[in-house]
Amino acid sequence: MRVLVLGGDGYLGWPTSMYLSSQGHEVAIVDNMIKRQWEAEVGVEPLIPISSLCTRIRAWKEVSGKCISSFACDIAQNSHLFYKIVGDFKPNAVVHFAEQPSAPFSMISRNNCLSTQVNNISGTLNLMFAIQGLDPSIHIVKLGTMGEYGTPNIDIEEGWLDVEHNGRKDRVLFPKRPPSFYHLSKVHDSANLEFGCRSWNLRVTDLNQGIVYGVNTNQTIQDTRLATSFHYDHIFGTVLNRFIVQAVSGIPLTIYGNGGQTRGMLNIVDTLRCIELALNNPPENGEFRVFNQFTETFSVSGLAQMVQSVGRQLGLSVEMQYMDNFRNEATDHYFNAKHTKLETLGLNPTLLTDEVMRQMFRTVQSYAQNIDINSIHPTISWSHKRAK
Ligand code: USQ
Repeated sequence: MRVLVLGGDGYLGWPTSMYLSSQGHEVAIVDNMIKRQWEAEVGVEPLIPISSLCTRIRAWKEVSGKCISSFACDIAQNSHLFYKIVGDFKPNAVVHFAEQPSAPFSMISRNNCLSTQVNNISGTLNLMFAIQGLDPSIHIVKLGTMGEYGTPNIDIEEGWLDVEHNGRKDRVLFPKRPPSFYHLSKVHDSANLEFGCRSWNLRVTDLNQGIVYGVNTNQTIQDTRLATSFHYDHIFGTVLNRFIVQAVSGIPLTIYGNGGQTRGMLNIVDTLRCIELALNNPPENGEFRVFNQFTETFSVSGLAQMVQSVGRQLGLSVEMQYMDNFRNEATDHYFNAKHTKLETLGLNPTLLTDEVMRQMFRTVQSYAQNIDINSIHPTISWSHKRAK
């Protein structure tokens, strides 16, 4: 299959590109390297120094004998170039990661909110227009987020909800109540994509992904130049990745609020497999298909306890710090989200065992000298009054 990976330089895009290439697919990456610019803007860096995309692609060729091609293009700003790339490469499918991925980043200021939503929504619209114009049978695999749903007081279905109201029945997109401007950008994307399926006969898989954790995949470990962009800072780092780095650096685990927030999570290696399953089993033309992409559910305080227990087994002194929550989110809430569709297609989940965590500890410990402890403490408030 010919697969175009948008955002192929990022934490998930790069490992996905290598994984699909290792499985015999012809892969091309589109990226404008803006994540590296955002990192510089907020003064943070990934734990493992990341080579340029050209170096990574060369290293992948040396290690695997396989070619990945790449195109520098801002899909949100340069629709003409993007149209040409899709027209020339003629993909069977496009995997779309090319979005600003951080909720705290989107909440820093008015500018950050706007740049997140303009970047994310325009990029997805440009993708939809390119595919509608060139070949609507190209399958769009879009990275959405479980955060689109928020934490409703009812069971979360996979994308759609059957409702009966005043004696009549219909099937509607599941109601959304997201917790940040970033998560909202994904809600808007989903609404646009569903409209594209209805009006232009596009075929789309929206992967409502939970929180991803992990440093390594079978491909990244083959050469240090193939490492992925693992963040632990308060802006781009996600909760479990942060806790492990905090445990290694002797910083008490930063639990926001009482830690009752409960989320769906998955290992980075399962992200790759889920994308492959979506690609190998495309929806019909005109179908907007939603998968809830996570494998297990944890509360934040439950995760902290697991990290503390494994850290202590490794001889580390791991403490916890319950702190004021700068986010506006429920901390005691119902959470029961369905996630059966990917497992029905063949996903065999990689669960969060002590051994999986020990491997993460070992990798983080080997790069411990790179940890910038000043980037860990959260400073972004959801209720700021600044207007920039
Ligand atoms: N949290 C802490 N301490 C920390 C970091 C986070 O208690 O040091 C809490 C947060 O308050 C939140 C939960 O952990 O309740 C998750 O926070 P997060 O920063 O790990 O994840 P989030 O902001 O929701 O976003 C991340 C990714 C995003 C993806 C999303 C999936 O950055 O790209 O879409 O996870 S989900 O959470 O299912 O929406």
